Amino acid sequence: MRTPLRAALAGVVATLVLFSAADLIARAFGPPSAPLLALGQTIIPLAPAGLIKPVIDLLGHNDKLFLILTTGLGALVLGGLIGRLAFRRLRMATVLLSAAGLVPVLVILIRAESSVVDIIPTLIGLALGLLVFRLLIAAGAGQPTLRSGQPTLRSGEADGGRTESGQSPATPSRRRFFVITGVIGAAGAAAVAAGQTVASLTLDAGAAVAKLVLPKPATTAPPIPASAHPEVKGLAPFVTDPKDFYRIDTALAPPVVDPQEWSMRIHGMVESEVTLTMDDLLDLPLDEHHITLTCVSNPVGGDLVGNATWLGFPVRELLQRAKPHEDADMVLSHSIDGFTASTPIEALSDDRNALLAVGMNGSPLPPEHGFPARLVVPGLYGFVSATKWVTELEVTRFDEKTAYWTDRGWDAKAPILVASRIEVPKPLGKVPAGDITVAGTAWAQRSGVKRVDVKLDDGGWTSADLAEAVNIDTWRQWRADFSNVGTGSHTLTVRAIDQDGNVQTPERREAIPNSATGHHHIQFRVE
Ligand SMILES: Nc1nc2c(c(=O)[nH]1)N[C@H]1C(S)=C(S)[C@@H](COP(=O)(O)O)O[C@H]1N2
Ligand SMILES: [Mo]
Repeated sequence: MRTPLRAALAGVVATLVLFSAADLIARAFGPPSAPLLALGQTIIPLAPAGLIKPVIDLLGHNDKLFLILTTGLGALVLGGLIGRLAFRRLRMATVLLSAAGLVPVLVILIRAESSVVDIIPTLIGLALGLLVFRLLIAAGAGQPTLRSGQPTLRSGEADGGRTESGQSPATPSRRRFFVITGVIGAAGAAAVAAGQTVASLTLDAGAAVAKLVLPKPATTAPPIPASAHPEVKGLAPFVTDPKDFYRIDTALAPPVVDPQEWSMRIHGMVESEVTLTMDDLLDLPLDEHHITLTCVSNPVGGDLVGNATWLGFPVRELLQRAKPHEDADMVLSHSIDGFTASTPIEALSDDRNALLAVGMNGSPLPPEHGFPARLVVPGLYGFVSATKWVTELEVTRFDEKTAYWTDRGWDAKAPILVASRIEVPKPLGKVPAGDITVAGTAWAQRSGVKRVDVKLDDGGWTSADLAEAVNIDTWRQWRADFSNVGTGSHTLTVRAIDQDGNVQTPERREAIPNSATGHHHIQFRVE
């Protein structure tokens, strides 16, 4: 017989089938066609600013997973609620379930990254989900043919929800219902797992297929001298491996962009619009530069900072071709995924190496770092400059346009502040008694690091030994040695001073709207 619980369960299972089948099939079509990703991705920009910060604070790098899981859980709950309706109103439940299933279809249709064929997996998933729903309801509502000795056989539609608690808990129809539900549920879970595996495979394959052959740089970056990196175990390498390079963006899956279809348009307050294809870009003389990139949300001492050798073409020269109007003061860069960043036009026109980059450490950009092209602008936090998967440079004014994060309470302009962190010893690490080595990294893009001071416990500041500076836009590593440190618990504090004499402030403040400040300090034990 049909009970509210079974009806709800049928709704949940149908939803599971919809998403798992669609997710699995989506792997053949590419990430934009995966309904759960598309739904989660659509929710992100709608999230109120007041909610984003606590969620990120709480979950850090797991925020993407959290979003997917809550979206999925929300869908299952909705499926259950609609399913429950089928207890009395099967037709209405079916109609509502179809309507709810069409929501991800619509969402996929309106997303810029997807094309019409991308709705196919969800449509197939929806059809399968509805089929399973009707089967389960039918199984749950089927006539209990094998029951003997029952005076009435009224059930299903006719019993109108009367509870029949007097019946044995293992009537065949009930058993059949739970067996079917279990089998389908297990199949759904397996499909989700399979979908995820295939997902990662597809991304790798996508990157491989999209193999871009980079030209030799017209100007190569000077080699990194060994003296730029103190030989201290546990200290970050001077150049960050792309796989260890921090990743920050609002994309659940990196957009898949075909370089042959990629182009970037410079428009807005310009005399002549410029459109650049990948072939155009790769035909230009490309330069290599070592540049340290930093995220405004990096906590004091955090790892949302990385140093790479970028290959690209100066944005300055591209802007010159477009001839911006005199009164333009900002370039709003747009990504294929809808993200935007507002960069002061001077930062893209002056002699710094602001790049339209295609290469990172000698290879094409990895998908998660902006393949096939992104901006890299020395001296500005990533959220106002480093647009990945960039497709447009819109020349405009700060009083006319605002960027993605500016609309969510962050500053419109955000130069990187002088900062430093301790990497050795590790926080709460144990160090053998005697002479101890402290080491870390400091950065002050556009100015350069002049000095790093370290303090042990409540002692005075001691100047650290600075490794060789590579240029003013890369971080600078340092070490300091302390002799005869007694056993027990100790603290270390660090601060950096830039070439203009700006001292890293001890004042603690939160990251919003333009980066956290304060000195990094750690505790460690000498044993
Ligand atoms: N399209 C797009 N580009 C983006 C972002 C984004 O969310 N979407 N985040 C920006 C931010 S906040 C930072 S700090 C840098 C990080 O670049 P990375 O992920 O390569 O380290 O990318 C910037 N570019
Ligand atoms: Mo960022």
